[in-house]
Amino acid sequence: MPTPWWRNAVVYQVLPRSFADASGDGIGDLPGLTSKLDHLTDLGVDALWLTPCYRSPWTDAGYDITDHRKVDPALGTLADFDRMLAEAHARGLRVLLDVVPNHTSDQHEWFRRALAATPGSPERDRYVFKDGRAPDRPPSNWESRFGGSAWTRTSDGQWYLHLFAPEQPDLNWRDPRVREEFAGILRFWGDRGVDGFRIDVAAALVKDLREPLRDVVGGEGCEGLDDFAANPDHPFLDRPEVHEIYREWNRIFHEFDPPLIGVAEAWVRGDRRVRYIRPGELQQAFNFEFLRVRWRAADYRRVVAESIAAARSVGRTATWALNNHDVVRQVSVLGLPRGVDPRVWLTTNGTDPPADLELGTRRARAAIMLVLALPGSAYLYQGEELGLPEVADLPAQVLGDPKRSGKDKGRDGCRVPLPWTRGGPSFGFGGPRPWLPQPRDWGDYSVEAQRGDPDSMLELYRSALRLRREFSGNESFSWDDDRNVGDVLAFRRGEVLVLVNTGSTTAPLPAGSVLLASSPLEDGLPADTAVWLRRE
Ligand code: TEU
Repeated sequence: MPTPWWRNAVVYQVLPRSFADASGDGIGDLPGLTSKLDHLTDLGVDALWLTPCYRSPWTDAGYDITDHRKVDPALGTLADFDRMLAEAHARGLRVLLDVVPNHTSDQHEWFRRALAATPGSPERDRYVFKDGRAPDRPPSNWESRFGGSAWTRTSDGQWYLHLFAPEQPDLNWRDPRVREEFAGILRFWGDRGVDGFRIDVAAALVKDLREPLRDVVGGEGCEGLDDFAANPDHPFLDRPEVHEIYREWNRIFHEFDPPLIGVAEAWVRGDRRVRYIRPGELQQAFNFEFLRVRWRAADYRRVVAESIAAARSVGRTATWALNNHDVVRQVSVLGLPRGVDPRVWLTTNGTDPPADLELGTRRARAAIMLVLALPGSAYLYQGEELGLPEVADLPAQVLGDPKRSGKDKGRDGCRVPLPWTRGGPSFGFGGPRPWLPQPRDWGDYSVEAQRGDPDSMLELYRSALRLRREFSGNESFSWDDDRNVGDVLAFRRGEVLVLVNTGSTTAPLPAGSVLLASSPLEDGLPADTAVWLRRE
């Protein structure tokens, strides 16, 4: 049987609002994406994952949906979507959509009807409405991932659950109408021709709603996603019943030929994560471990070993990511001193301490060569191929992310519209005023400025992706025990020997022809550098 396309794919995440703006209104759109698809084929990726483009009041970057079967008018129409899909397929690019089953927008027809209906009504049962412990006390201590209580009181005194913003009420997955609705949504987009789905907040759909509701021990909300020690039977995260949903979805995926795929966004640790990709369930699960470690060979070694072993234990491949639309961009993170929390750093507008972007870029170049040499799928986030740093100094008045508080500046800084050209209004993004302002030096990061410059981040990505095609089908991986010590990470992929030096001194470089190096090599492998060698 041929290897399914996704096992070792490179998937490029598109945030449509910030990718390219064809209408010129400052908001990226689907025609804009279509017009720039050649950038993705030129880069050499296999697929794109489109974050939500559905009808939405856009409180949480489109993760608050009012109609899962329509395109948001700011982004285009269904016809624009079909054109984008056809153009992507014509170029051999697969397309994954985001499906958001944990919650809807509070403007969704279902929620409006639920609010208008009485407590205990079937309308309310599609969501999670409960009486408080007292008139002014919520039903439990569950906290929203965006801060504060996960419960909001309605005008008749009942409370509704939202693990994210109050504008994102949680659905009740014990209600068969919710299951049917999502089965319909998957088939709707499957019939249009998409290749699969990224599943938002995949671990949290089923809640234990038996009364009285149980508090989370330690008072943690979603922040404690991987702290199951205090909550072995967590009331709303990673409950066993959630897997029945994915077994059903997998049956739906197999109504299509070739079958669709599902990628779980589940912020849970390895041994729990692999349960989502057991045979009969989903195909892949995001692996966020590289986002938790910071430039130390020993940590990367542990993450690589554990992730590969976990995926293999269920016959799947691992996934890898250095960036996404929820986290501070890696170029900035890797330029911060160890011990500085990037989110805390952001609250200083990136001034305390300043990020060393030269160092961060050098390390990010090495890091992507590590990622692209590993077996399994790599998920890239738009702009990382340009080496974009976090825009840490966005002024307060332009920030829109609901995940914001005195302690958290939010996620806007990694979502600034892309620069395509050296100059011009919005550096080729589209109209004169993008929805988030671009820094003045953005033109230096543009595709135009980097294309053809052998030292640029873009050309490094292109070269790495081209070379990767030669070995990506071969899933073999083995550590090079002699060299894989201290600050040097060393392993073999087929004929290729991969070395990454996270230390501060030059390491020995074995004989072999250099396929690619993240920085110029000296008489050895310099600090903060990766190399791919072919042994002679
Ligand atoms: O994120 C799920 C999630 O748990 C996030 O809160 C994540 O932990 C956090 O952003 C890390 O800083 C998904 C989407 O990726 C995110 O953009 C949405 O806001 C969220 O779901 C709600 O739909």
